[in-house]
Amino acid sequence: MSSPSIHPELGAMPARGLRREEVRSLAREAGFAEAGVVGLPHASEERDAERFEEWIAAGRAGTMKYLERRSEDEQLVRSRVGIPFKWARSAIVCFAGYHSAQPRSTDPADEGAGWIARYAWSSRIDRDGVRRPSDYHKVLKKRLRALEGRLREQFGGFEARGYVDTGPVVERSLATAAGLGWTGKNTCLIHPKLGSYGLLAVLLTSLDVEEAKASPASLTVPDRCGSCRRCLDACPTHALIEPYKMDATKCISYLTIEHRGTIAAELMEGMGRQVFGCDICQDVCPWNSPRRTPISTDSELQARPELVNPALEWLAGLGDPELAAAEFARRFNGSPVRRAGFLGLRRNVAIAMGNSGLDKYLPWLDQWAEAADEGLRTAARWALERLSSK
Ligand code: B12
Ligand code: SF4
Ligand code: SF4
Repeated sequence: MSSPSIHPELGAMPARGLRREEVRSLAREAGFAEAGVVGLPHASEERDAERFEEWIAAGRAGTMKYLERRSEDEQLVRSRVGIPFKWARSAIVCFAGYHSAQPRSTDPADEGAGWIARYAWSSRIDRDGVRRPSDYHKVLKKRLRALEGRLREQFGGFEARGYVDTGPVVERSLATAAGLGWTGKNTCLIHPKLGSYGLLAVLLTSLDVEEAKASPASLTVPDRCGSCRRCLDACPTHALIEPYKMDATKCISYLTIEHRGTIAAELMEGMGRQVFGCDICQDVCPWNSPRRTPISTDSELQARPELVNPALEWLAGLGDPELAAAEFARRFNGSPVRRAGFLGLRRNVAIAMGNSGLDKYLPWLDQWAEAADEGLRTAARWALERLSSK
């Protein structure tokens, strides 16, 4: 075996680099469905950095200011992994599927049913046999730690940082570079066998990659969208402004989860019954068809039945406001839905009530139309007007 080389900052470096198949098998052992690895900086980094810069410059990030963070020399921190992580030589990107045998948001449903995004239905059964909400951020981070531990057994000391969603990296750019799939016209990462109902986790390391150095181009999965435009045609708020480009400020996922306060009146009708996130552009995608995409067997990302097509009254948690807030915490502690906040979810429910065409919601909307919270008040007043004009 050759002796380890010496790196000026990291000290003794392992004698060999990461191998794709080895990484994939360790990631699967840690609980992921798939994984890829790419050396950094990767071959498409310049192109993706430019796309990201353009996207930010066009104001597409809305109030998600964390995406716009700049380094001391004014570069967008997320545009290149080397900006925040000078030591990073490879990105391991892991995929965890959450496809379930439940209906889709685009299937016919009761007119009083809301829609929570499929990824947020997640749960696991605990030791006592009780179903508990689970949050992919925690679930996948734990798996990244397990993967890192296994790599340390083989490679000894190296620098590493694991991220699920919240790190300063564009995960889908790293995922395509690592050969996990292609970017669909709906901007989602589509795995050729697993579709796009999948979550990503990234482990950056200071380890080199062996095969990627030889032929990085061979990792690229070709774009298989072809002439299809189903996602663009189905998006009710026209957030997909052209193929592969999204204006997040119009995306229902952004409006219902990330955006606080008042929602613009012209977007509320298009929001339909989506109260947390949106699955429409994935639900219409042929790469997610039930025939083609396997149902996920991931035991920590199984659907909570009560979150599939939930009744709007159940979501509103009616009655005493203090009790309702406590009920929100009880249902959604440990679940991604918590991110919307009690008042945010209620604002979204008010909009869905307005879009339902059902008069039975009028008493609650009347009450919320006087709420102190401006986002809820505006939504309820809009909903009352919509119901009275039907
Ligand atoms: C901000 C954010 C959002 C925003 C903006 C989404 C967006 N399209 O940019 C909002 C709130 C709207 C959102 C929604 C959703 N999100 Co989100 N989000 C993020 C986050 C934190 C950053 C994304 C980002 O940097 N966007 C900026 C744009 C430029 O980057 P991007 O779209 O990711 O970049 C790729 C493409 O746009 C492409 N591209 C850009 N221009 C062009 C031009 C051409 C010609 C081509 C071919 C490609 C191309 O290049 C990039 C990489 O290849 C990531 C986590 C992370 N740290 O990366 C999760 C993440 C992207 N979200 C995720 C999920 C699950 C969702 C939702 C499905 C949730 C839901 N059901 O409501 C929706 C999907 C909506 C959609 N159609 O994309 C997953 C995606 C998994 C997947 N299979 O793709 C991620 C990776 C989180 C995770 N760890 O799993 N999200
Ligand atoms: S998630 Fe919904 S609103 Fe956002 S782009 Fe897809 S279909 Fe449009
Ligand atoms: S719906 Fe069609 S165009 Fe959109 S991502 Fe899927 S295959 Fe591509």
